[in-house]
Amino acid sequence: MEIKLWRSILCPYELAVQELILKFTHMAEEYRANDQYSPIESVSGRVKSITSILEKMQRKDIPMEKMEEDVEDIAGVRIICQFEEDIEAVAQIIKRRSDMSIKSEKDYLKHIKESGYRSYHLIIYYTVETIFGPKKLQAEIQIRTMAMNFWATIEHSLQYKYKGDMPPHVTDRLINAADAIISLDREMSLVRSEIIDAQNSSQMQSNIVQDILLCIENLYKVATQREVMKIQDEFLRVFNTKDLMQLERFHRQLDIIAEGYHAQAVR
Ligand code: 0O2
Repeated sequence: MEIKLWRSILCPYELAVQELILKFTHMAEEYRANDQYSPIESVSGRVKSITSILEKMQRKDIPMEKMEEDVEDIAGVRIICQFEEDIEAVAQIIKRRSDMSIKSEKDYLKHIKESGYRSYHLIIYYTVETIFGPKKLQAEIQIRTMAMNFWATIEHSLQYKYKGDMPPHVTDRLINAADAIISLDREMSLVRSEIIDAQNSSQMQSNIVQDILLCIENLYKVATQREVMKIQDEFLRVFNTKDLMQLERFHRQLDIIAEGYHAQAVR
């Protein structure tokens, strides 16, 4: 196939990957903006390289005309979670969405691969709008924890290095490392609620501080410099106490003060 043709085939997949990354990243931001814990930590994606597509077609004996149907991971998105429990939460979120439908799923958490690989895979149908009209295509979504991702990344590089001929001592080490990753994920799950509480408080504090600073900035337009300086000094005092409740109280009081100035300004 000509390179030009390949480019035109892969173009909608590029769009799908970009859209999916944007949607999942935005979902994480939405949780944080609403002071909620996000089960999504980070998102990445890629369109499979032509070499990789060809290798897979050769390995699985896929004819050219069946490439888009049988190579299900031309578009690939990876969602990284902090905790193993988040993986199921993310899978459920995806299943409820109206812009993606599930073709199949593979649970390598329950059925760990012989290599030690653990991850949750979904093959979805997703429609993109191209200049030729809508195109329904497939994408693979891999959902895993940071620890699982660490292991898979290293193992993938070693697979590449040894090209399917990994020495037994390396395989053994990887199996041991995979066991250690299982223990690590379990240990982290045990302190999950404490970590989530800490992260929520920190996110909440950051949102409140952002609101307060915006409010003070707006006050410069309607109040005297002396008054704003006084408010700013009080904010710094409250901020230094590191007490979230005091910060929330200050935020509410500042809202009332800002409303007062606003009412005066429109009179
Ligand atoms: P790349 O470079 O990530 O695109 P298979 O027949 O097992 O090769 P299949 O049937 O398409 O693949 O599905 P599967 O098993 O769900 O694997 C799809 C992808 O999962 C792989 O894509 C890898 O990204 C990842 N994966 C699966 N098994 C392993 C593993 O043992 N180790 C690591 N590190 N990753 C794995 P590709 O096409 O192999 O590669």
